[in-house]
Amino acid sequence: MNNALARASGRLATRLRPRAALVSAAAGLALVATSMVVATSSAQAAESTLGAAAAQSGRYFGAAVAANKLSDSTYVGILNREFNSVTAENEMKIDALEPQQGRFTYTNADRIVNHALSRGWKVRGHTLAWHSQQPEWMRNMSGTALRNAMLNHVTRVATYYRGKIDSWDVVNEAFEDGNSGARRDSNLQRTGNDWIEAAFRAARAADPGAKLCYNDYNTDNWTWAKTQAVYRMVQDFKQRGVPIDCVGFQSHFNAQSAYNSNYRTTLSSFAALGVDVQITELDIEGSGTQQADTYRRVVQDCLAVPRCNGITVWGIRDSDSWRSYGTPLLFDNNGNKKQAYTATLEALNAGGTTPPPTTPPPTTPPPTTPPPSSPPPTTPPPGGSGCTASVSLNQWNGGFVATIRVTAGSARLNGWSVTVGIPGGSSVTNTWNATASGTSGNVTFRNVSYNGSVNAGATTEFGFQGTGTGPSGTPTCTGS
Ligand code: 9MR
Repeated sequence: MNNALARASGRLATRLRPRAALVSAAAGLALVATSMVVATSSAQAAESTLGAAAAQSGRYFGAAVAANKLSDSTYVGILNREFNSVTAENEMKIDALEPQQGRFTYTNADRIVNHALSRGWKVRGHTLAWHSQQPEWMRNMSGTALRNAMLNHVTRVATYYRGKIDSWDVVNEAFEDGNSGARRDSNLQRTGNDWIEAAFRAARAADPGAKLCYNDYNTDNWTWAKTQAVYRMVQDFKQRGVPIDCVGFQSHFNAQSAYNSNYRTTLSSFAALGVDVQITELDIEGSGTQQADTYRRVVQDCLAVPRCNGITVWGIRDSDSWRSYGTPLLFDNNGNKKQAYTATLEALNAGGTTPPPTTPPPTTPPPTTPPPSSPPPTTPPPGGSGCTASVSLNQWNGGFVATIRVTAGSARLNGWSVTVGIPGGSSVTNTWNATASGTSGNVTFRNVSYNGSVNAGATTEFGFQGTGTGPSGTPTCTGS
């Protein structure tokens, strides 16, 4: 559809909302008149952009964005006009943010995050832990070293973006396709079945204000084994107090993974577990009316579920899509609005008078100590040589994450060790950026190869996760 037609169609929808979409020409004047009464009685005018239309019911409408397209004026023009949430398409993946172990590169991700935040939009963080897009160093790891590296990545990245992210895809695509209902085999899965909940706990400790999501594809059809398997995991997490707040449904629809009318059941069934639901990577292969109708139904399904927070499409123009051959998006290669766009806008506007979804802030489990203030506590450098250490603790019912800041004195450190008292009955389960001498009692943490050298007055951080109650009191630091 060309622009003029789309606009005309939009205006028609505007005048005839909300039920005009159902009115056929043959239905006659009486019905049209009824619809016009509805429109007249509504104080709210239909909105002309996706973001504004979604905002009428307290939802967002987002797009996956690529940093290198932020200099494309057509692309940015559409982005700024239509959307109010972004997901970095690739720039916040593990290989992008930690290309070498312990070296974090945020430049491209920050371009996207800052573009959004400066305009008051939301940011979906994608993704902290995933079997794919791992940097070479991580692909080659296994066991405890990998578990610790993963937790360190989660902690460092979520801490860096603390306060800026609406929702994090903490773990992405951890289940197998097909009928097994099993976890996907991966190096992360082989570190132990609890890797997913460990990632969620670390993310909660690092950014207590962000919603924490599990995100996957082929989980849209309620009858599919993979959907049911993810459902059981979320149910289990909620029962055991693992901090999960939301589930992302990627919703990449095509012939092999088609939209099904039970999609609304999927969304509402997960929501009934006590989590928000979000449509996170929507694209629908096809064209014309068939495609437009499917977009319309997806939007209607989200609007029908109060805890469906918003919709993100996986790209802007068809040419921006990872499946560009399937022309699955809302704008054509030239940036013109497609029929699918008009259907989406109409459906959003038709839901414009539904009450905003009530989304309680994340509460599972509530931290029993205040979240760390930002920036983390600083310890003044001591007068002599040696070092000091300070603890920032996040405690929940049954577990904790401690972040320890080591500060060098007036001389450069070549190595350090920090001894921390772990209360009886508590136990350290994972450590990152240090090696631990034990799991309980007085545990000494020593630097690893890449963070032993600390310049005079400078700092480095390490952390550990544990069960039970975290350390209290000031740790002792010894420098060498
Ligand atoms: O669209 C992304 C594409 O540019 C990347 O090459 C690909 C591999 O990282 O990832 C694509 O995005 C995926 C998303 O991160 C997770 N769900 C599936 C998406 C499409 O493959």
